[in-house]
Amino acid sequence: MKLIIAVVQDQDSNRLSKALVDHNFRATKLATTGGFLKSGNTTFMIGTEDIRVNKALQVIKENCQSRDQLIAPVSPMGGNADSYIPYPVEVEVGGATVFVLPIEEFHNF
Ligand code: 2BA
Repeated sequence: MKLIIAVVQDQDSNRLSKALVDHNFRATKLATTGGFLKSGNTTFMIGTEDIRVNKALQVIKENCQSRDQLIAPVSPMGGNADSYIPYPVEVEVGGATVFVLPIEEFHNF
């Protein structure tokens, strides 16, 4: 068994949730925050049999799209000067950042 952890953009989260249910995957959604953009994203935890991992990855890929996002300059007065960015920066946020972990035990009491 494997645990798939997928960080996706909030805009894709409802579509991905529905697609996972349609393909009979069980998932838990967590509201998370990206360390770099410090804006909201959604993390899915999907436990599944090894044999279904590729199908789950395909469903994730098909339902999440990458987008360019602009980071506005952040005033150093507002907080930590270490994170001060003096000019707008455009970054491409991926459709999904995915980790696949082995599961030692699974219980559903
Ligand atoms: P954020 O950390 O908010 O990052 C958003 C996007 O900003 C990233 O997209 C990347 O294009 C850019 N970025 C991140 N860190 C950067 C840096 N130090 N310098 C320059 N650009 C940087 P993605 O790579 O597609 O990541 C999307 C989200 O997935 C991330 O949001 C974070 O929440 C998660 N993520 C990505 N890589 C991860 C990792 N190795 N471990 C844990 N979470 C990760």
